[in-house]
Amino acid sequence: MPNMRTLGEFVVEKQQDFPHATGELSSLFASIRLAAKVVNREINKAGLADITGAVGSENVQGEAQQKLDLYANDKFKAALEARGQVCGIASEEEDEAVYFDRDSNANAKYVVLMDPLDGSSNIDVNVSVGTIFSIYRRISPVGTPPTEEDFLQPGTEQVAAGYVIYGSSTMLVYTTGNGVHGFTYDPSIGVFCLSHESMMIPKDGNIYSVNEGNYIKFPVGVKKYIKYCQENEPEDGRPYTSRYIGSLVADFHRNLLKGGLYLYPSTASYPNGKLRLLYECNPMAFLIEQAGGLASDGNTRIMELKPTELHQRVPFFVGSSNMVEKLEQFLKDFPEQ
Ligand code: P6P
Repeated sequence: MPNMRTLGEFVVEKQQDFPHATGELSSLFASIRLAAKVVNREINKAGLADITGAVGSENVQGEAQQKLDLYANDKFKAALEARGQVCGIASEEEDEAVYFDRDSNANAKYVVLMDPLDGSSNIDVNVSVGTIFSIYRRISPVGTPPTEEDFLQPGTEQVAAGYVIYGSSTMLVYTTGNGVHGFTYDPSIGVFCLSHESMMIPKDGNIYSVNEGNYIKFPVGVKKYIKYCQENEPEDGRPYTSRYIGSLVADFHRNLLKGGLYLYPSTASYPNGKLRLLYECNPMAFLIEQAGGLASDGNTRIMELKPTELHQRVPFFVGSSNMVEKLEQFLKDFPEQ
């Protein structure tokens, strides 16, 4: 295959961008790559195997856990522990941070935060879902047990972030701070192949993604922005269009390619917003900024927020820079009373 560059080769090649890299991050990526292939296989046969549906338990968020949620969580956790580069993980599916065995991971330098299967309620209706991950260098000394401080770092400290989208094709998209690169999985050879090098989001777009069913409780500025989109056209003359899949990774990925804005404001059910700062908003914010976009809670750059607890939620606006700035201006012009 002409110019076939695999994810593994690309990560090693780009590792040269880090003068002190010693291959640990490349090895860590190999474990994410492996787990993604395993989860992809299960998702692709979900309709056939007895693996869809809820297990009857709830996660710390009080959300019904899907069988594949727990499957994905277990596979990523096991793959990350096995390689010895990670001293612990935090996950949407784990109430507390999970500290790995110190003996086998004694020299581990990294922690990983993840949403192992975002949008999983869509699996039963065959809609794209995704895995989101965020990687930090630990703060606590190597060789000691990790501490919660290792997991509560601001997004600006991320070493790498990315997502896997299990859709019409499966892709892994990541950044280490040197651009955003996308790899498409070829199941016939079991390899992620470079398909989208140096992805950039258009500064403007005509797509806005929001659950308008929550409209009545949106902040005034968000309501004004939505009305603005419905009554105006962007500079390029194409009317705005509303596209909401209900799966962050899918909405984000489409907007990254075409331009657009994803909004999850505070709502009646989620007064602080629904999305989790640590393992949904921060990784997506790192990616979008590396692709030339913006990510904000409406007032502050997402990656500058200082986390206070593992599962904290924040309002989330992410996408084309001109659209995020427009939304922020409406929030300033129409402050909550
Ligand atoms: P709602 C999935 O549960 C998720 O976290 C995101 O993937 C998605 O964008 C959002 O919640 C959907 O939430 O309230 O619109 O169904």
